Amino acid sequence: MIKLKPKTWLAAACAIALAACKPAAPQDGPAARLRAAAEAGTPLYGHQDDLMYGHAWNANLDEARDLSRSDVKDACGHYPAILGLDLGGIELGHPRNLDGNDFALMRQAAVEHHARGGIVTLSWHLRNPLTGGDAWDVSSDRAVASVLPGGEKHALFTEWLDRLADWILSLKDAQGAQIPVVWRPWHEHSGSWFWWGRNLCSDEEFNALWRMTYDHLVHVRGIEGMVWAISPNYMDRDFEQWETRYPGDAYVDVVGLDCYASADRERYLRQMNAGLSSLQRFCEEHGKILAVTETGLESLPDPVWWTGTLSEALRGFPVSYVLTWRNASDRPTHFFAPFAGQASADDFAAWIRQDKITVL
Ligand code: BMA
Repeated sequence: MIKLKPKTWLAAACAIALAACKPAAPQDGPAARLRAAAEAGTPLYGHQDDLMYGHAWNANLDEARDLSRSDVKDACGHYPAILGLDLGGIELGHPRNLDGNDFALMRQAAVEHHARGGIVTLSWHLRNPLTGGDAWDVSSDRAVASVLPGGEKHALFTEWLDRLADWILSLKDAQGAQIPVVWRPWHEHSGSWFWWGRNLCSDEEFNALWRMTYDHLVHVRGIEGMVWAISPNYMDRDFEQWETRYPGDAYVDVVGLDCYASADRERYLRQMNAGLSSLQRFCEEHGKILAVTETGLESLPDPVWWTGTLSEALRGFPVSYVLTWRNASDRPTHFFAPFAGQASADDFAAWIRQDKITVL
């Protein structure tokens, strides 16, 4: 029998307790694939709402509801490896999300993307449960407190979580197995533009919100295979403060950076370098997977942004995936991925090849 020192006993007991809390991840699930991509230096490319609509088309409005289109595929010949979808609106039982995506069509897109070998990531721009406003309604600093146990909106919020869980549980493959997703709630919590942001709640409240979400979805509703991603937005001042709002290693798998580019290339490179250096260290210390959970240059006016800027920003970092935001079909300048004929399309295709970016 091996004799363990008290400290080792404590560590072993903690490991057992954590293992009981967090279901074991399957070897071929998204977490294992992301880890492998980070180690191999072959990050997966992701695009928000890729199959749902693009710069000049929208499957939601199309009679045929054709999900085979993709701006990314038009630009480089491949679908993105990661499909980002947002569940904002599901909490109210709306048939469409905040950007006009039909939830039934989103389900179909997620199922088809998974069948093709892709990974689905879900975010949630949910309404403000206290004020009735949208996710950006920061008029009250009591919204998070109100949904915690004992708060006046706790029962309402539990219903919201149940509607969300129902949709996620409806993602089944052809064999009827649950499709595992990368779930990225409470994003950009280092900033103060969402009702769960930095100035809108305390560290304790934020961490309690995350753990409550985890317990409800994983333990009460039994959603299997969820990979939990936390994604602070890069902040020029005291970025590392985000770490006080980290619910604990048992509740998180991926630590990703949200950081957008602008015309100021040097500023973006500086921010990405500072943000990724800091998150890389955090991931190494906590055994987590590094990602760029949101980035992009709106309207892509720089024809060589991919090989000339993004490539440099990511160089040397063990990033598992990088996701660019949506190509709105109803706002001509609101796009973050190229489409056929867009100024940076050829450079995007070159970046995919050159930097061994994983696409489908
Ligand atoms: C933002 C913009 C909004 C959109 C939101 C959620 O960054 O793209 O138009 O409603 O994301 O997708």
